Amino acid sequence: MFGEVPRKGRILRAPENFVDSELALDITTKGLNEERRGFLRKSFMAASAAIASTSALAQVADGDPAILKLPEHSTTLGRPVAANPYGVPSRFEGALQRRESPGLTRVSAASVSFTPLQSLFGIITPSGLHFERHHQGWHDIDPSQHRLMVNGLVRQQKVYTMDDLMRLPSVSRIHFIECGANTAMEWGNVAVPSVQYSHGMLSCSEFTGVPLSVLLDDCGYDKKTARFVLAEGADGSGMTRTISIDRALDDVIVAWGMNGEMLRPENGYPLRLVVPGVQGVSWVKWLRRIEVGDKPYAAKDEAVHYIDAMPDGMYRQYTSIQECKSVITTPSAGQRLLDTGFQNITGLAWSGRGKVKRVDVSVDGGKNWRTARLETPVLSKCLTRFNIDWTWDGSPALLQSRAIDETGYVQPKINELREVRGTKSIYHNNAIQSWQVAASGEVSNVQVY
Ligand SMILES: Nc1nc2c(c(=O)[nH]1)N[C@H]1C(S)=C(S)[C@@H](COP(=O)(O)O)O[C@H]1N2
Ligand SMILES: [Mo]
Repeated sequence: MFGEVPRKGRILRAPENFVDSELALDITTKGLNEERRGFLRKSFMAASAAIASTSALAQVADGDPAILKLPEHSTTLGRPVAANPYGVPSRFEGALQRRESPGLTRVSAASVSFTPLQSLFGIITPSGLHFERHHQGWHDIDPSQHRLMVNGLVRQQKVYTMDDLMRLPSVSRIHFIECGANTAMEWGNVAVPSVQYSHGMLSCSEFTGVPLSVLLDDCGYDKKTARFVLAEGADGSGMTRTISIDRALDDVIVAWGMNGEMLRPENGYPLRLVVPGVQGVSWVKWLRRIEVGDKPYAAKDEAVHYIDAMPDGMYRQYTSIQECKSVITTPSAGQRLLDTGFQNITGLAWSGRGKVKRVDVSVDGGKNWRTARLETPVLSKCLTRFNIDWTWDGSPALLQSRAIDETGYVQPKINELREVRGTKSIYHNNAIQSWQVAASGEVSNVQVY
């Protein structure tokens, strides 16, 4: 229990139940006396008058029982520590959910659930809200039975256990992952009602694992002939993707950690590939094999999915880098501005080619632009949070954000993108997003040219 306090001076030895009984007595029997209540009321009114002398806030606060009356939780003991051995969100946060778009795919095991970007802060996606995209459902794989094989053009083929991998030198890096099909439904016209569905195949986490270059060195890959690696997943879809050897040796991670804990089963537990800046499909989950080769493997799926249909009937393949893109997450479609006056416009920007250099925001559909504040840290191939002050006067407005990355690339307008890519494409829509604010305060998804 309470040991002696290891310092000089008077040492107080507390009786076994000293703290609990004292505290309980204090809050249950005394509560707030009239004098303290009066003090609270006065100081709260002074504070609210100072911040909002003209707004309705001061009048509402005066006499507000939520501040003047003691609720039950202020007069009773709370639940004990470790009542939730693994913590969960407040029961009042039940609306915060990954959501599936009904009817998007024939079976929900080969579908997608979207991250609720409109309700998140900063740049890290809570692990339980990381979007999911499976071609054939997810499994919770026993890590003691999981193996990773490295074969092909290597001096020595190897099969690693999770224990083998986790004792190698590891790195932790924060990166976004975006499905190449994010914003896909908006190529032709406005199709979805909120930023969760338009941009929610996007998440950002700290990933921990061993650099793929360490494994390739460990197996002695053939430096003269190796040009590609093929990554293969252990799920029923047997998903494979080809990655150039330059990229594989650059910043690709064979990861087991996500946001400080093991990967969640939905996101590839116990092992997945992290391919920074590249579309999600290359981030092979439940990773079981890396084969080093001298030519692309042209796996069937790679010739069909995540390629770009061009207006002339041809397709562009291996357009795998997620180009610079941004979106305002608040205010965004489906939300409503409750009042005129100050609004914080906030959103996310990212680039598969490096750091975000600047984000501009327009409230008049792109006629005038102001530069937003970027929150730190600004990291390479990572989400960057931006904010900008806005005073809404109650008239209709058109909100847009435009990101520029460190290569100088400027996020295009939807019509600029269509001029090059036509309207038959599904993948890689990184156009500027427009949200219309009506006089009622309702925000909706629109396309502006
Ligand atoms: N083995 C395997 N890996 C996979 C997939 C899959 O279905 N099976 N889906 C891919 C696709 S298309 C994307 S966008 C990302 C999604 O990762 P997430 O579910 O962790 O968000 O995983 C990729 N890796
Ligand atoms: Mo994807």
